[in-house]
Amino acid sequence: MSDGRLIVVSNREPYIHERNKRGIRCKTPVGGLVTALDPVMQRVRGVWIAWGSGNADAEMADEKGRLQVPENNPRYTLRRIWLDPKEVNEYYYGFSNRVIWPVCHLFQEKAWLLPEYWETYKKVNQRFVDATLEEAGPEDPIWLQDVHFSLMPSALREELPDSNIALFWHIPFPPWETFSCIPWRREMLEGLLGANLLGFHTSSYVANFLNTVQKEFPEAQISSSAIRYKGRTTRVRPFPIGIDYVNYRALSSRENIRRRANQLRHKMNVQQIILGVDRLDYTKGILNRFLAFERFLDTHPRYLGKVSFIQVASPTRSAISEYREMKRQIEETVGRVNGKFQRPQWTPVIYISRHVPTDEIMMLYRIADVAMVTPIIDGMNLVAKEYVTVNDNGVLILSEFAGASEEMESAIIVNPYDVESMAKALEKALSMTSEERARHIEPLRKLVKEHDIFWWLNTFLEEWGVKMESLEASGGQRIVAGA
Ligand code: GDG
Repeated sequence: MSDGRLIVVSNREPYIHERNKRGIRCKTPVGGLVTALDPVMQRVRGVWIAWGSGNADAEMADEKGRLQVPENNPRYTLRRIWLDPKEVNEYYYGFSNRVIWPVCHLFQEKAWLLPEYWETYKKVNQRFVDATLEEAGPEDPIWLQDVHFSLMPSALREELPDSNIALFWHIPFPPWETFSCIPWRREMLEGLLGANLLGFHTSSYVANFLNTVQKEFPEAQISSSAIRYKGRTTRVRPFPIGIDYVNYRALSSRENIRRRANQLRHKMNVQQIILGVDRLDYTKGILNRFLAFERFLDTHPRYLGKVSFIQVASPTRSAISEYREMKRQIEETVGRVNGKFQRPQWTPVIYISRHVPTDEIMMLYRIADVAMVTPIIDGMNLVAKEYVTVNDNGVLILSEFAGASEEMESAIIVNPYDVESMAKALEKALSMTSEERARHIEPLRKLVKEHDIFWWLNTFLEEWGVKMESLEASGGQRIVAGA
């Protein structure tokens, strides 16, 4: 239990200051992690430590890299860490995105196992440890976010032996045979075992982690939810992450969004719309989705001219060659599919490869009859949860390899490798009546409402044994949406 301040550590910062010709602008980055945690920090206050990646970040912070955020209604402290281009390249693009990311998503063949990536990853972990030690007192619970910081729990533990340290791993944890291609796997696991609590999205990632530790350290004592190793216990549990349901419902029902969504729908002049929203990542299954749409149009010509597929593919990690290559392949496929079917008055695939403002994402969720969330593999996938929150009469097609499918089992579940079955799922979804769709989406929305981001946070904190004074101030109430 703690009465201290919550310290959150993540790679990506929740607010980025960028200078352009018109001056300095503050923006929020795309990605599940920030989407999920900013509303939490706004309620509990505390300190968020992250890499200061914006070109005007230093100007907007004090000499320690600190500032209060959000700008228009300061609620918590952001402490920025400065990294030079070589560090960004080797720790972030290198070890996190070219080693841990592909390996944990079962794409070992895309992993670049370079020792210089590992060396810089270690160095940057230490930099974050030093900053955390400056911010955190012994009473303050420290919550590390994601794969960038696997070495931090043990390193912090050496300095703060009694601290309450937790880490949430936002992506899948693979089977031992896959994880073990990383030459530095034992150091990473030892690092993680410095935590009191490790969280994963699903029970199968927990099982993979426990099994991996057992294989690497046969002397460890392992139960279904805890590891006893070198005289310390680390609890390991699934915590499926949710979204800020109330906020999403409120934002998406605003009058101007409804009006603009209706106008857009009217202008599009098609009977039905299919939607995909993803970061442009090879794990998200975008290419196979287009192949499924192509197969669907080939086999169901009566839909020609009547259905359009809108895909938002927001740019991400474009400094990495695998991402550039995938972008090229996807664009080629979109061109081919459109070239094959397009008519002067109808575009089959509307492909948007830029960041789209959140208002417009809400509009797209509103107008889409079907959402295709078909990653090859995904830790959780928040888009699935956002769509069923916003749209009362839509159909969700969901990959069986998205963590979300463990809870959202009443969606139309598909194998993202199986193009033929995804084409069949499209036909099934598009031919459902309005009543069938309402019956389909209702239980999914109910689940997302019950297991929202605050449920996730409360469950995590409860399991962690952390009680924040700021949360208790309102008569010992748990945090709830809108509080
Ligand atoms: C990681 C794990 C896990 C996307 N494009 C735009 C945009 N987005 C928003 C979506 C959603 C978020 O980004 C993406 O979240 P996901 O969960 O789908 O995926 P990752 O970024 O890979 O997140 C994932 C998550 O962490 C949380 O633990 O679920 O499995 O990989 O909120 O709406 N938002 C806007 N414009 C875009 O163009 N405004």
